[in-house]
Amino acid sequence: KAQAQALKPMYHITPSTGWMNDPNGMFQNRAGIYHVFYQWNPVAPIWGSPYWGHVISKDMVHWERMPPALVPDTDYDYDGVFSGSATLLGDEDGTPILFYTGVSNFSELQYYEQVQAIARPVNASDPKLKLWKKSPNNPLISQAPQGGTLAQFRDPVTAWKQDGLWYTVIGSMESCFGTAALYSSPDFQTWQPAGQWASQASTGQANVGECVPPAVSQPGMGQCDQFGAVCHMWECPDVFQLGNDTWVLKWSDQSKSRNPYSMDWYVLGTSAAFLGNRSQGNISTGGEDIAHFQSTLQSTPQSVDYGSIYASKTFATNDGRRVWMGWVFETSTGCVEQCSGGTNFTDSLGWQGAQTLPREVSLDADSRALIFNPIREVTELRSQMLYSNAALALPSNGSQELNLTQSTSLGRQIEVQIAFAPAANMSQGGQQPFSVGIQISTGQGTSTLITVNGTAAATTNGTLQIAQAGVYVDRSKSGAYTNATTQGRLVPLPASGLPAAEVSLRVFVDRSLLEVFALDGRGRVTSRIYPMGTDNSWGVSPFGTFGAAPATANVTVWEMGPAFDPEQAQACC
Ligand code: DQQ
Repeated sequence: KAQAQALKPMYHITPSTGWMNDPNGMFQNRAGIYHVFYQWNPVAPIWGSPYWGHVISKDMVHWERMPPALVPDTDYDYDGVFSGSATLLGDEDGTPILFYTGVSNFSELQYYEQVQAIARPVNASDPKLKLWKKSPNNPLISQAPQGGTLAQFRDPVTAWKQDGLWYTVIGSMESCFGTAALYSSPDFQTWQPAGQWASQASTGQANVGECVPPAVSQPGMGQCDQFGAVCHMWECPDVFQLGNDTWVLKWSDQSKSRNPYSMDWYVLGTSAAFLGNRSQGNISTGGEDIAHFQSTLQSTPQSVDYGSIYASKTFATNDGRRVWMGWVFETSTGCVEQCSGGTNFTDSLGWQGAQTLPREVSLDADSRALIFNPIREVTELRSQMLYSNAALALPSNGSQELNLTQSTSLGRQIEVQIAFAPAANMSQGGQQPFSVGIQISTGQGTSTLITVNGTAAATTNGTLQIAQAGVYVDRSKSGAYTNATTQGRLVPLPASGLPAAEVSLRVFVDRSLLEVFALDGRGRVTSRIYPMGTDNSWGVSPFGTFGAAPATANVTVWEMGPAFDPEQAQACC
């Protein structure tokens, strides 16, 4: 068990015990308190009959655990309180409404019957909003969209008001395609289908080839691929506006054919693309919407993160930021201790899952891509500086181990902020290959290689014009119980290239969880490593070259403090 604790992330949101998956219902209330809920199985470190776990914070980086907000205790959600979101009603006190999917009847139907329900605070003036009560009118939505099924109908997004009507989008599967189904309501009580917000077909991600009549038909799936939810369901959609006329649609798609890079996707569209002719209040449904959306769609689906996150979503803060969080799932292999019931290593840990650090979302208009960076409050987690050098000369081949100050976390909970620049003599003219990065050593000969590489040209004033760049996490030497695949891919850059004074890399190591941000958040990889070494010889070794020239590094390393108050971390609930 000591090993299990040594791997449990310390400055990320984790479950007190049991299994954690999707982040749910995040919001900041008028009093300024942040609320994060999450799918939680308190009974065992495996998915099942989820509750809504609940943590609160004043700064989004130090958290306090609350009692579970929603538990499976009604005739429409006794099989589980699935994912959903929060909507702050525009009324005087901004009452938060939790909008979630209740599931039931699994043993009778062999699939989860999925309906949408809401809950309100028991005491809206309690800033901690400890207790919640479900509406007596639940379920509010129990009619699947046209061509859809209650077997694949979940995860309502934060509702928004448009021309006097409330709108929400619900993850669905219509005629075998993953879709974001639009629903509308005059009063947040009675809801009706309002057409398709978007679908795999309209985003060009149709995996029609996978949608074949099932070898064995699965109840509730109609004539779709027997994997149904795996191949076609759009889980955990998210819809939000960014900037003056850019709407973002995000969805989670477990389809195997695409997940080498990511399973959380987004597309950007103008209000015209998404709102179509709805803005006149008349709801069009079906084909013409898809065509309209497709014709005005301004981007092809892109990855939210190239690593091991899923079911991510965003919320708006009172100071106008759009903040994103994602579920970081376990990816270990093998079984190191007597596995408690489960068949793999992570079952033996007694806990499962974490959330990423909150990330602020911004739009790069040039590359029509989203940029994600850790929120500025993350610096509040820094407990002591372990190393700093403004211009470390790196060897022209190999890496340079940093001489870190002794740390209480033994280097297992650190942040590395580093900016690489070519040494003075990077030759002019023409694209040159560059490769920079750090090696994280995790004891007993294990290590993980984090690299940003691509091509760049040196300009006359010594800056770079980066034509191509990718960010990669190589886990081939990360240890016996680590999935050894390399995660990462090319990073969206402006078509004319990215002018840059340096190549930035920011890495958060939290025991078994890595969050990597390259080129100021243009590339993200979230990864898991499972170093089993008991010796504590962890180390950070930067390396890098630009063409034939070595690199210099402006590097700082901090030790990071806990997300939960230590004695509270294992507290009840
Ligand atoms: N997990 C939840 C569902 C959602 C899925 C159930 C995504 O609501 O679709 O725990 O990970």
